[in-house]
Amino acid sequence: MKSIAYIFLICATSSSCMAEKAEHRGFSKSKMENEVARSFHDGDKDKDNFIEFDEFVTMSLPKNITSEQYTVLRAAAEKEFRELDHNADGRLSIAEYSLDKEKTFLCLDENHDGVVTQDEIQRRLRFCG
Ligand SMILES: [Ca+2]
Ligand SMILES: [Ca+2]
Repeated sequence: MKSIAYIFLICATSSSCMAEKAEHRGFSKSKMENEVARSFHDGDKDKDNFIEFDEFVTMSLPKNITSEQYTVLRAAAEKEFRELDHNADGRLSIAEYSLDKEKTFLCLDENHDGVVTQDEIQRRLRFCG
């Protein structure tokens, strides 16, 4: 599951973000950062300020999936977790968790106005995913 999918996933669970999407204004960078921080703290179930792999799986995988889907998605989550875990200590700091999403955001923001619109996402997702 790639970064932008997370942004949408995050957005799907946040009423303020849904409202913003409905206005077609896209995501501002500060909105994206707020949502990333919120999802990090929600995902950090034991509140140790790190996302461990089991927490990452819980927050990444959809509910109500078959065991085949679980196996595939868990393997994808494991790969993604390793990519995000830059210092390879087996847990994600907020900096590690944010970095990838920030890079994707900057890549999607084609006209560099600090807002990613639906159009930009559609045009650029295959380059930035
Ligand atoms: Ca934790
Ligand atoms: Ca780490």
